[in-house]
Amino acid sequence: MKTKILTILKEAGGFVSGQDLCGRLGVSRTAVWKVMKQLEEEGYKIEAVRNKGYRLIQVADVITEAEVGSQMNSKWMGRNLVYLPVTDSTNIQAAKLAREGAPEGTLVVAESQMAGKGRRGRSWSSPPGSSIYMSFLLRPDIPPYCASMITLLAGMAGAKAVCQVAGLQALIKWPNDLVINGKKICGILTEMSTEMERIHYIVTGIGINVNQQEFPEEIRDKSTSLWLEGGKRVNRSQLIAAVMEWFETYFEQFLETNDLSNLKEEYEEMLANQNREVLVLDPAGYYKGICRGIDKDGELLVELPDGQIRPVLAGEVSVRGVYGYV
Ligand code: BT5
Repeated sequence: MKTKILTILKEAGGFVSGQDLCGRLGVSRTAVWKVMKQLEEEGYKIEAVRNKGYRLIQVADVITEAEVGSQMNSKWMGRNLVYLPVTDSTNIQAAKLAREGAPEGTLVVAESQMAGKGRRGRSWSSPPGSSIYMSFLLRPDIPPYCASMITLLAGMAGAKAVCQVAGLQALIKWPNDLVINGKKICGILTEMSTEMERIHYIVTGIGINVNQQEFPEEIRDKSTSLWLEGGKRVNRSQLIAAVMEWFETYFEQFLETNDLSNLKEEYEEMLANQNREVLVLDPAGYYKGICRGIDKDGELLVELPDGQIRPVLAGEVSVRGVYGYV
């Protein structure tokens, strides 16, 4: 009911009478009043005027189920939303929900994480109150080797959402980072549970530095936030909803072919490494080349000094700019 009330107040933009709210929700005036009180406690500013009703004056900077839900325009992604004030890792929680039978598109968001995960045992700095930690659940009928492409789709969705909501141009550092001015604002982690040729579920987690102003010493020189780059606060719940909408669009396009042939060109326009010299940190030996986009399976194409094009598989290697992080 809280989500519905918030949606109605936001859509109205002005006063909505108590009677109107009761009628549309099929609840009593007292029930409506109680929700208004709860919203005020969460930080919303709501004006209540006799004979006029309620008017939303200021939205709270929260990412609760009701707030994110009232912004969500996707068809199915993020429609089942679980909000956790604090958790170990949203990826861990989304995987748990997957094992319990949660529907595809389920989204877990948290205000902070105690054990935020990066790839290969690395950690993700997850302080409370300013950033986004979100993980969503998919159950696609695709071969396991296709799962790494989901990370690329999430990168595209993140970049689009950042542009739409914050007006900033984020580029993708293949395969799983978003960068602005050469610094990381977002990391993506895709994990899955499989059995031979079948995927049980995929969980993709996205961490976005939104209104964060300070970073731990060890990542300070290569991380940034939307606030630091754009100079203003960004609404987190609007950004979460936008990521879900864009991801849904890209994921549906991906499912038409089970590869990135529909999206390759658009992806390359967002690729920070495109046509730049990269250093491929292959465990079998480092080498340099020029990044020439991706193939339909999401492998990075690296042109070697002898002109030969070598596809690089995500998950096995890291790619760095020759003169810096990107
Ligand atoms: C990633 O790993 O970039 C994937 C991060 C995924 C985080 C999300 S948050 C929601 C969901 N729940 C989780 O538990 N995880 C996902 P990787 O490419 O391995 O990069 C990790 C490295 O990025 C660390 O070793 C640090 O150097 C750096 N790092 C850590 N926290 C950062 C932050 N907040 N901003 C920028 N860089 C960070």
